[in-house]
Amino acid sequence: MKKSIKDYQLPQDLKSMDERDLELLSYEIRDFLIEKVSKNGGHLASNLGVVELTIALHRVFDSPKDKIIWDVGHQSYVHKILTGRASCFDGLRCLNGISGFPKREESVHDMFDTGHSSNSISAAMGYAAARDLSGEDYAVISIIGDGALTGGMAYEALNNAGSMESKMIVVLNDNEMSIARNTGGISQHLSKLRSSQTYLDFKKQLKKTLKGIPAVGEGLYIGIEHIRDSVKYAIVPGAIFEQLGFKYFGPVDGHSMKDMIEVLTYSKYIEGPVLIHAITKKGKGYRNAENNPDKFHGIGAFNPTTGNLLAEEKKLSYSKVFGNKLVELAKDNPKIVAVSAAMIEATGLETFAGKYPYRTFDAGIAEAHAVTFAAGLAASGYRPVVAIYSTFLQRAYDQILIDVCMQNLPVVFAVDRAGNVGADGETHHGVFDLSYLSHMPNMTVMAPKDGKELADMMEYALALNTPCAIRYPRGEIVDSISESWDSAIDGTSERIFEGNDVEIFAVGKMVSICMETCKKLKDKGVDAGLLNVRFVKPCDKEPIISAATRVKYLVTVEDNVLEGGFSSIVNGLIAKSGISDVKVLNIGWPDKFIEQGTTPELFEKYGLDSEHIAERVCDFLEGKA
Ligand SMILES: Cc1ncc(C[n+]2csc(CCOP(=O)(O)OP(=O)(O)O)c2C)c(N)n1
Repeated sequence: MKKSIKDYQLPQDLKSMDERDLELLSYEIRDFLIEKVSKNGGHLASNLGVVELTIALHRVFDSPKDKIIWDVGHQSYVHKILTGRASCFDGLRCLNGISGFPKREESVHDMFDTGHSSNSISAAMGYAAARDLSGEDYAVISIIGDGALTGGMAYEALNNAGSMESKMIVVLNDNEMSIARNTGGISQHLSKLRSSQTYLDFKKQLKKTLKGIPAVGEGLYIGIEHIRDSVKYAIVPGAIFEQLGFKYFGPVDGHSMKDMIEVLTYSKYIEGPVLIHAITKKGKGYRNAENNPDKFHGIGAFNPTTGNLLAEEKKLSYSKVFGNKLVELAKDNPKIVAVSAAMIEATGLETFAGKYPYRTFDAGIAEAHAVTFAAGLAASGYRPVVAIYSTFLQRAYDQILIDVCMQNLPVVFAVDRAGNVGADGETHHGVFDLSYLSHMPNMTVMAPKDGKELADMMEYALALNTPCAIRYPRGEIVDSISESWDSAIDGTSERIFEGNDVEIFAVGKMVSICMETCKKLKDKGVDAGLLNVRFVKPCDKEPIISAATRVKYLVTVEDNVLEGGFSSIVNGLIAKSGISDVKVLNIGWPDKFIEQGTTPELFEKYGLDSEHIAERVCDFLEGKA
């Protein structure tokens, strides 16, 4: 009877399976991935591309004794299947389910929590140094994609690893794709390496020389060293990894289980850092994903036969509104340029890039570089708009502060996916930006309550001649709340409701939620006022101070951590004002990393939906909160 994934003791059984069974397992894993990811969504194409590579890793190495570290970690599903978690896949990326990224608390096989790219070589080096210091003996392997290899940290680590000479293996999973087609000089270098025959020639020579040498041990080691050294420069002159102190093996067919097992086995016996260049195809084995690897990079629930999304977007997303408005503004202002960090489509810049290819710059997964690059453009008279997700912009904190704000340069930051983002979980929630941006001198920080306000804020931002950030949430826009109102963006907040019992100050997305809250409060006999904050920095102080003198209870509501967020600004303002008979309730994310789940689930769990906010306000008025 045919065995299924669940019948195996994995990863132990991999050691004794023959080549045919390993191949059959790879087919089964692909079917399993397609079926499971089609239900809850996830990173499908990247995982389909690493099936053989991951099986080979677990066949050759002994996890968790040997340490396998995934870069970004979005491609760790196969690793999870092979380390006893296949039965948990119905809860993939769900509240209380398994994560879509490695999590140390989830399994002893997950060595490092990841989600942000380009750090796996650094983490692996740390593991290798710890091993050497404590005189232990295990392998350390980092698996990094060619996309993640565009991130600066990866080069800092390669540079450092080459000189540290500690034994470690880097598997470069080269599928020529980041989320979209990869860009940059290193990508071109990899392309040259891909077309070389190094590894094949190496294998031919190896076979000839190994005749009569025992299967493992000193003899094999010397044999490999000798052959590798004799072929490397002849075939790939100047392979950058060699120059940095790595021993380069490649290119290897990452879908050939046999070749991957072979090269990983050899690499075990090499002293110092080794880099294996594996060539894979993103989406391998599933035609829909092979043909549209970017769509299937991170996808929602879909029909596995057609590949169509189950829930097509009905309304525009904030990212689309941003992209459309930028196209409109750029028509009359040739100085407007767009900067992205490997996320052109995801941040809504696709139309702009199609229309203005020479005014669009994709820096690669290199947020820090992208920001300073934009600072240079701004210093030269251009009006760069940098579109980056809130969570990834954290990588560029110092560049925003020193290279942009200190010089008061007019860079506009389109801070996408601000607030809670749902299923990607801890590493991806954009709940820190109000805290890390609003203490920067010269910076203006805005948050729109709906799509129209986002477009209006972009006009305002580009009219400013100073640094400016607009933070907006993931997903579809809410219906325009104040289409008919005079809602000019002019540095002030916006009155939504008047009220005498309590005044609520809501930031961005929380405005529409708090409108619901106010209705619920009215039903409970509470007369609540509501202000759309709009400007978190510089904050419009007058309505806050005036409310503090008018009503006894103030409430701040934001989709950001409370520490250092809008609440801190209001608390500071009230403390300084000397008004003592006012109480303030702060509602936002607590001082912890928020888990995965759908956004509505998490809003409910943490008391941020309209119902819970209304309850919390009532408790507050009754002196219970
Ligand atoms: C610092 C940071 N910026 C952006 C991202 C978003 N992101 C996730 S995966 C990815 C592309 C990774 O490409 P690659 O490493 O080649 O892996 P592949 O999916 O192609 O296997 C990007 C840009 C991220 N995770 N971290």
